[in-house]
Parts: sequence; C-alpha cells; structure tokens
Amino acid sequence: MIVITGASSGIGAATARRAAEAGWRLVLGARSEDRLAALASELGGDEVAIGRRCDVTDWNDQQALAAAALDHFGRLDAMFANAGFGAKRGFLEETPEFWRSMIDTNVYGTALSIRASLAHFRNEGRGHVVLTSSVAGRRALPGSLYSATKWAVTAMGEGLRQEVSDSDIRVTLIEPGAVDTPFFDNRPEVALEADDIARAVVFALSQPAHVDVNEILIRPVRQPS
Ligand code: NJP
Repeated sequence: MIVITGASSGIGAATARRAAEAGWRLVLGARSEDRLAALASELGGDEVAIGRRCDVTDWNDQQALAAAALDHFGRLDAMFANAGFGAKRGFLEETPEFWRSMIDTNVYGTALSIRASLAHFRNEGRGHVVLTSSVAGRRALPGSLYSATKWAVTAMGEGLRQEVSDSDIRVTLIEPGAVDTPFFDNRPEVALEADDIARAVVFALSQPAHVDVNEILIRPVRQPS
C-alpha cells in the first residue's frame, strides 16, 4: 500500500498507474481532487485507489493522508513524496512569494511527508520512503533556487537513510532529468516520459526486502547537463 503525493499529474500519476499494475493499492494526494477521483476510478475504484485532497505544505493534510491509508487499507508500506514544482532561473526572477511557495512545497512539504509516514514505519520496523529529487539536486544549475530545493531533498534522502539504517526501512531518491510533464510550460527538446520515471520507482519498490536502492538518476539521451 503506497501513498503518492503529487499524484494528480505527471510523474505521480504515471507512477500510480504502474504501481497499480504491479499490485499496489494506493492513496493519491494532491490539491486537484477532481483529477485524483478520475485517476482512482481509472485504477479500479475504492478497492485499489482512493484520492484525498492534500496540500503538502499543510501538516494536518499530510497526517490525514497517511491516516487515510491506515483507515481505508489497514496498512502503509511506502510513501512516495513527489509533489513539487519549478521556477524560472535567475535570482531576480519570480516573486519572493513564489519562491516561498516553492520552498514550502519542495522542501518543507517533502519533510512533512517523511514525518507523516516515519512513525508508522518505525513501529513496523520496515517501510519505504521514495523522494523525487532531480538531476538539479545533484549538480547546481545556474541561477536556480529550484536546484537548491532539490539539493535539500537529496540531503533529506541521505540523512533519512542514515537515520533509519538501524531498521529495515528503505529510502530511495529518484533523480530525473527533463521529463515531459506540465512541470514545463513548453516541452523541452529532449525529454523522458513520465512513465519512464514511473518504471524506475516501481523497480525500487519491487526489490527484495533486503535491497535498498538509494538513488536512481535518469536522463534522457542527449541531455548534456
Ligand atoms: O510535474 P507536474 P512533474 N500540495 O506539474 C502537485 C520533479 N521533477 O510530475 O496539487 C500538493 O505534472 C501537483 O498537484 P496539484 C518535480 O520537481 C520533475 O514533472 O493538484 N501537491 C501535481 O500533482 C516534482 O517534485 C522534472 O496541483 C502539490 C504535482 O505536484 C516531481 O518531479 C524533473 C503541491 C506536479 O506534477 C513531479 O513533477 C526533475 C502542493 N502544495 C524533477 N504543489 C521534470 N518534469 O522535468 C504541487 O528532475 N503539487
């Protein structure tokens, strides 16, 4: 049973489809309830997937999302903290309010998703936290505060991995290059499909319990940086 944030679109929605195909049951979180409801119904309805409105920057929403998994399915095995968005490069671009919202979502929201699932995973002694970082979380991009938020996600993944290394809890960082999703206003010249990332997530989830896939960095061919 997996909780996915940012499940209304792009990588999150594609991962929900692949995970359902692999036999996972799902709680889908995002702010667009209509899209979550449509996806849950496409995946087979209440017995397979439910959608819940969740703004990842809201601690109450995050707690309710994890609780929905336990209430509805009686278990919680994995948390895919994937919600996030980008910003124009340049430290004179965007507004300070937009910056705050991106930091809140990408950094604080990811930390809250970890927090909302970790107590349960600790009680069980097992569980799987998957975080969507980025190539931009592995190398600094010019003028990119977004890149800095993804460095923070990469650091959280590695910090969490070390924290829980006294247990069977697993931690995976997914680090995509350009992916053709609504993340971009215009499709990049070279790009992966959301499903390419979804297959990588399901690969990490499907490993035997003793195997902890810590990082998967995936670029499309011809992406130089
Ligand atoms: O983008 P998109 P992706 N609370 O726009 C949700 C990273 N990434 O799939 O709330 C809750 O299709 C939003 O839902 P809604 C990227 O940084 C991407 O490409 O309904 N949810 C939607 O479901 C991000 O971390 C690329 O608006 C919130 C989802 O997030 C992840 O991949 C490359 C929310 C965004 O879906 C998924 O992005 C890379 C909030 N406050 C990393 N704010 C790429 N596309 O090239 C947003 O390296 N969402």
